[in-house]
Amino acid sequence: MNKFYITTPIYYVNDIPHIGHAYTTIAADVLARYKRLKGFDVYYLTGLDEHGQKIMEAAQAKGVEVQKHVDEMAEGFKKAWNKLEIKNDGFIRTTSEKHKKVVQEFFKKMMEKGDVYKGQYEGWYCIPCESYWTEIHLKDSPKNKDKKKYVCPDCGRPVKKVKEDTYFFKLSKYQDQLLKHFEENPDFLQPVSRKNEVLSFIKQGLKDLSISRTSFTWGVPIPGDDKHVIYVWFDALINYVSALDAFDGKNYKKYWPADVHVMGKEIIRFHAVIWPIMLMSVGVPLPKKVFGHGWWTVEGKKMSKTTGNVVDPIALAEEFGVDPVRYFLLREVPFGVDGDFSRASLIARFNADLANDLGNLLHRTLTMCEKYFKGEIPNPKNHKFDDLSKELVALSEKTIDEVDKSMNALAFSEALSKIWKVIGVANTYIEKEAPWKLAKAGETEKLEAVIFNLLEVLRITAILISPYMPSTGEKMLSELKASDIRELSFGKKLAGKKVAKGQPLFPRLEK
Ligand code: ME8
Repeated sequence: MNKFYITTPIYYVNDIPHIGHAYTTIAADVLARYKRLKGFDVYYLTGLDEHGQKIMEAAQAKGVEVQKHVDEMAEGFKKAWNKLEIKNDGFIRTTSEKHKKVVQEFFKKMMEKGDVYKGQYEGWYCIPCESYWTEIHLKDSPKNKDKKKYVCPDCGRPVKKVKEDTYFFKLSKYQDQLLKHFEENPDFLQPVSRKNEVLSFIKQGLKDLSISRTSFTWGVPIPGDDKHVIYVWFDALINYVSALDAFDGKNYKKYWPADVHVMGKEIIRFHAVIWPIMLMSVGVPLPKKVFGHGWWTVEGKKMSKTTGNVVDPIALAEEFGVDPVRYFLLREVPFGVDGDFSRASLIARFNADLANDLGNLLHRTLTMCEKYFKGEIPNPKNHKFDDLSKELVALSEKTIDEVDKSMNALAFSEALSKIWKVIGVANTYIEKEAPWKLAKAGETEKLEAVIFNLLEVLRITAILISPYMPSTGEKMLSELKASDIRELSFGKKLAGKKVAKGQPLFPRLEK
């Protein structure tokens, strides 16, 4: 059986999850569910980044002991993912013993390889991003023009000067090997638009990286030198193998290397430069793909606590339903491109795509099946009796393959628009075939074919949308009496079963 290992970033527990975290977690869940549907043995990992200065300071600001703080936050994240119907196989926390053990083992292996040396770091540090910056980076950053006080080139917040004893990791040693990897694996970093930026960063020359801190203790101690805790990004990246019980656990052997690490574009550098080099150092295969998606703003503005525009995915799911939120996030913008969230666009998509296109197709079809055949699914002699029917069947069949291509390319919005094309054509098919006229004229064979085709389109649609909208997919299949008929091919006869029409899937929102 083919395996598929997919991961999200592990999120910082300084705050509760917002729509941005939900976006990545839902996207990875959609792909994981789709791959399971296609028969893959999937491992879907998500989790939490619980060490480092930022988390320690967040707990201190609340006046709570750090471990207590991270434990509480972890419960919050788990609840949120549960509510959003995330079906992850693993949930890794960096404060777990299992993780800490692997981090130390990883560190030892790099030491043994001769890739770690002791020194002193003097430079700048951004606590919100937990990242080091050199004077040159800061000077060259457009964010720092005309400013007396340096700010982080990534997040724009003030950086701090640090000077401390540290262990360095020989990133520079692997620069050429990494460039070669990029050359030999053109699909390693996606979308391609992000590749040039990373390549030019590497070609500017990689500097050895400080990988330990001594000014606080909230982290994994360096084996044999516990004045140092391991740099939080180093600690965090290792989650992708510690969760699988590296280096000789059953899951590690089965699932590593990752098929895709999914993340926001701002942390590609860590995943496409530092992480691969860490793996090269310990002699482990690299992940097959690193995908950096775009960023959401809210009503045109960057989401932030200070602006007060942080969108809570749970409140949103409670108001609109889980499936519409999952659908909207993945349909609204191509994965890889930045998007803007607004209630107005969510409501517009809800009404147009879900209530109108999908909801109506299901409702009308089931109503006609009840009216003309007492709900019994017909078994037509020739379901491709005219050009319109042939076209509808051909489009459905083609869409199954095309959706597969889009899903494999993480083109979620594209996959959905292909599915909606079929829904649109099916709605037009109803108008053109006018089953009410066929019924009146006593053209039973044609009527059977039309209703059968529509039901079959709906069955296939239900399966294809189920990774995005799990409850809707299940509800549709159950109304079609097809819960156990999951073949993705047109023509599976549901004949003789009795459909069970339910309430409309998505009643229109009047807002
Ligand atoms: O960076 N739009 O954690 P983090 C889209 N702990 N996605 C967004 C987003 C937005 N506005 N805001 C956040 C970290 N995200 C590290 C990762 S991995 C070894 C360590 C999503 O809590 C997106 O996936 O800051 C982004 O990469 C991630 O949350 C950052 O989460």
